[in-house]
Amino acid sequence: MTTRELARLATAIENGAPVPADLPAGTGLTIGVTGPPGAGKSSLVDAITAELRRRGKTVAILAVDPSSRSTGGAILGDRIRMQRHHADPGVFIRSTATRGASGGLARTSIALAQLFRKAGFDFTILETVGVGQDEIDIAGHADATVVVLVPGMGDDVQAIKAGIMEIADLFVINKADRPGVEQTQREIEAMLSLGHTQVPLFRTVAIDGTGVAELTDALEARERRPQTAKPITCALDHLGIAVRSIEDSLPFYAAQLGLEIASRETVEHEKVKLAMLPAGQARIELLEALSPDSGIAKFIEKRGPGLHHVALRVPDLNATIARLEAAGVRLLGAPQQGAGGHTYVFVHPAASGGVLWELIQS
Ligand SMILES: Nc1nc2c(ncn2[C@@H]2O[C@H](COP(=O)(O)OP(=O)(O)O)[C@@H](O)[C@H]2O)c(=O)[nH]1
Ligand SMILES: [Mg+2]
Repeated sequence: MTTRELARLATAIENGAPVPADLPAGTGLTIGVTGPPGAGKSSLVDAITAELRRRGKTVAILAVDPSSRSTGGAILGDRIRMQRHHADPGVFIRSTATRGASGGLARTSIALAQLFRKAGFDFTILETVGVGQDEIDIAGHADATVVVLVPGMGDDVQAIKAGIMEIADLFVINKADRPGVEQTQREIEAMLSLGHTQVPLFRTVAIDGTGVAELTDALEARERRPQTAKPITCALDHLGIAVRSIEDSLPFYAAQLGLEIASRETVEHEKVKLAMLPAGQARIELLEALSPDSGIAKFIEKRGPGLHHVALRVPDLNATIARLEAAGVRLLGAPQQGAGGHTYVFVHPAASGGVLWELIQS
């Protein structure tokens, strides 16, 4: 496949086309590189690429840059930084900020990575920013994920802990030429020992190549992960049950069914208080009106207490909303910020055969 053909196929995938089925599976490795902005991810990818080229390996690079989270300047910077590989036919570089026609940024990125592997590259490297849901989804499809940190991150290490634990196969402390390396290494090791996890840790200076050969050795030694990564799908999040009084309803759910209350919350703008009772992967939310003009109070007045809504987590809420709007489905108001910082929107029951659906960004 020529570079031109590959570029054309990549654009088609960004526009919603599937990965061509007639291509061979490919035997290369897919490596995710993630970490906070400015950690030196692009510099490191550039250095790893140079090292892999010295070893005769071909490399495709995908810089994933959600435009909502950074400016176009970052992508441009990446392009310029990687100019030295520009004329090398053994290196293919692509930036994407596209959510694709068929769903999220993660889905588009994963499809592009599959295309590059099928095109026969020995390594496909995906650079993503931060540790959000997109990165976690992308990491699920990589054979190995490198999390890049820098000295002196302090509290940041704590802040990104949960996401990192989930996805890191290798840690890199880049900018090891800067002070605070030992401290950061201790913080990472402390974090790892809490999770009883063994993850190799490397120190690099991406701008002069220090430590890059060792990191590349480790990447070359990785095995391909079996392609069992689960597709990103919808999941039931909770059932909202309108009750006259949470306290009066609790004995049935808690004492008799044995569900435990995980938390209680008040959602001021909905004028409700709620108790959350986890049930497997989903939960039950008991909803009690705080005022007669709350939606829950009106619901009870009209239909009596009972199942009020069902909530579904979707992989890309914006894409789902766009599809619903295109199909003429009525939404109840604009997307809102929920208590946990998540975004949600309600779909009018007329569209769904009488059920009020809440859609939540997963
Ligand atoms: N001192 C030092 N600077 C570095 C190193 N790696 C990258 N940088 C610099 O850090 C800045 C951000 O690098 P970049 O690769 O764009 O980071 P990214 O946002 O994570 O992709 C650039 O000015 C790089 O030259 C390193 O190992 N040491
Ligand atoms: Mg970058």
